Amino acid sequence: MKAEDNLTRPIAHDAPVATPQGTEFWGSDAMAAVLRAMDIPFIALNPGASYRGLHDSIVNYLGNRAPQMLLCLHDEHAVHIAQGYWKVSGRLMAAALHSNVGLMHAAMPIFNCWCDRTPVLILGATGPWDAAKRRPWIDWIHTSSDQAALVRNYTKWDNQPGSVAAAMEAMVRAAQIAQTAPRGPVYVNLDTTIQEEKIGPLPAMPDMARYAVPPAPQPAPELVAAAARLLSNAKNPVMLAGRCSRSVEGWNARVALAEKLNMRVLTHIKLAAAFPTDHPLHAAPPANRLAAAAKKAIAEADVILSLDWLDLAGALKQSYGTKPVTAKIVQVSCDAHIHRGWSMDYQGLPPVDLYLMCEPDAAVPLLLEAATERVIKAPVAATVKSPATPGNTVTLQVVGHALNAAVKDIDFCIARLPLGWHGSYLPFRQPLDYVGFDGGGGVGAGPGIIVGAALALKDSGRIPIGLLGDGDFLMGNTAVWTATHYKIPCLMIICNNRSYFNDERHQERVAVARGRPAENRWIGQRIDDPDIDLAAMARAQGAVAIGPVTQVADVQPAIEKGIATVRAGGVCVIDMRVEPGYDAE
Ligand SMILES: Cc1ncc(C[n+]2csc(CCOP(=O)(O)OP(=O)(O)O)c2C)c(N)n1
Ligand SMILES: [Mg+2]
Repeated sequence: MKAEDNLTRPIAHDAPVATPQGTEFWGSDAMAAVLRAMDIPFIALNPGASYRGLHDSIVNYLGNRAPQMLLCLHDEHAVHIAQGYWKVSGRLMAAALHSNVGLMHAAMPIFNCWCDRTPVLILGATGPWDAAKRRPWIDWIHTSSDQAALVRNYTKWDNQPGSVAAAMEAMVRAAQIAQTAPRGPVYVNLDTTIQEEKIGPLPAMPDMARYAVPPAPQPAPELVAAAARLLSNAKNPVMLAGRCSRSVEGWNARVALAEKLNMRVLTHIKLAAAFPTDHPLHAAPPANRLAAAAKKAIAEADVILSLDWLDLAGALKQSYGTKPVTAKIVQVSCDAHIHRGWSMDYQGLPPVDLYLMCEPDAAVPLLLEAATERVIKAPVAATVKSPATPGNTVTLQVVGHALNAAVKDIDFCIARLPLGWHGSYLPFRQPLDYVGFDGGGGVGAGPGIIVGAALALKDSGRIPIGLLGDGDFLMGNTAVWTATHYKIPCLMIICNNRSYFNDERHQERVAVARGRPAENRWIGQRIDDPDIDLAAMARAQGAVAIGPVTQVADVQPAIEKGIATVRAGGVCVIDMRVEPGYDAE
């Protein structure tokens, strides 16, 4: 949806009474006008006096359209909603955070966006920076010098502009930087005095065509030719389809390249769908750890084409062990442009023989053109053993298979998966079938990301579905209210094992390693006694709630009812009681 569409066709919203469009303007009116000029459709927020000027401008100057406010019950949700929205639509959204405290609350989702290479325009506020203008107490505690330092290590750019004109430029620059690959969140901190100062006529808006994101850099032709030669002459090439775009053309080009070169392909469960996982060339279902078949495919390869794989050095290490890496490596990635010192979220340093420093979408069509057909047959993908047949208890696998059956004939988008998921449960066949993880491993991201993805899918016919842990839901569950309030249909399936089960497994490992009783692993981990009525938490926020679902026979009907609810425009949350346990690979 474009911001202009939002002017004429707003989603359910809090409509302001018409305000007379006067001839007087304030600093924040210019800032709000820039948001509209930049085509920002929504601004998710939790309110705060530090940006009451901007808040007023969005409501009373813009009429709460383009951008439209999305009220969130936690600052975290504001950023996660913007993250989920970009993951689906590729469109920049804004989030507004109140002074230092809102920013502190949102530090984790900003880190998630950073690791996920997701652009979000984060507007913060502070001040009055001029201490003589501060109200007693509150303005003093909520003003920090160098506020952006809280998030500087995991944002691409930040600024605290000193005038209205500088604020306008900062917002435009921030949006441009955020959306230029490698992408990431940006932070613009607006002083209350500047927001609330009366200005003369509204300044001229920037001509956004002149501040557009630059075209993606193309790889050097000689590197493309060399890579194509290497791949075409390989005995057993493997493609690692990592961080790729949602574009259908990009998807088709990857499939065509794999087929032309007869090369096996791996995808990553932490990243959005990049290749059909039920294609005969797809070597192993993606799972939280590299499957044995995936490691084997990598170890057997003589040429590896990494399309911005999330952890190339780690994948090589897991596959080769201590042996030297003998495969030739073609790396297609511009990610190193933002590798910095504070966080090594970019993982180990991989050996690379040909380095195409660009995005996969720029390189793949050129490689496809330059490659010659490889006639040698790729080894047939190992038949995936379906994890053990389900018994009469509800497991993640039972949920996976029921979901697979329930979405067989519909377009869906999986906006979240629980930690124990196995890629064999549900094939991804289109770019939007799966949008990947949160990036930074911050629990509590699930509900917000699902709502953001659902916002981008509203009226598209594609059903947004998120499967999430109970721990994840409990931390982020009040994002459900934003979905119900703004009528953003989505289905959340809580895979409720009543535990921080991932960490129970850690306690078990430590106990076993130390020869101590592993049966104590549940202590300080299990979310039980009292048992939490998650359906009631969803119902309390206006969602249709199903469950607890405890019987295998009820799983698929519950999911089908959930999908029907979403089709009818509702928000549905299912409390699916799953047995603790993960499929190994
Ligand atoms: C903000 C945050 N706190 C704690 C953790 C540590 N942690 C990782 S996984 C996990 C358990 C999540 O529980 P749940 O969502 O129920 O999934 P389960 O482990 O039960 O499959 C925890 C606590 C984290 N990653 N992020
Ligand atoms: Mg759990």
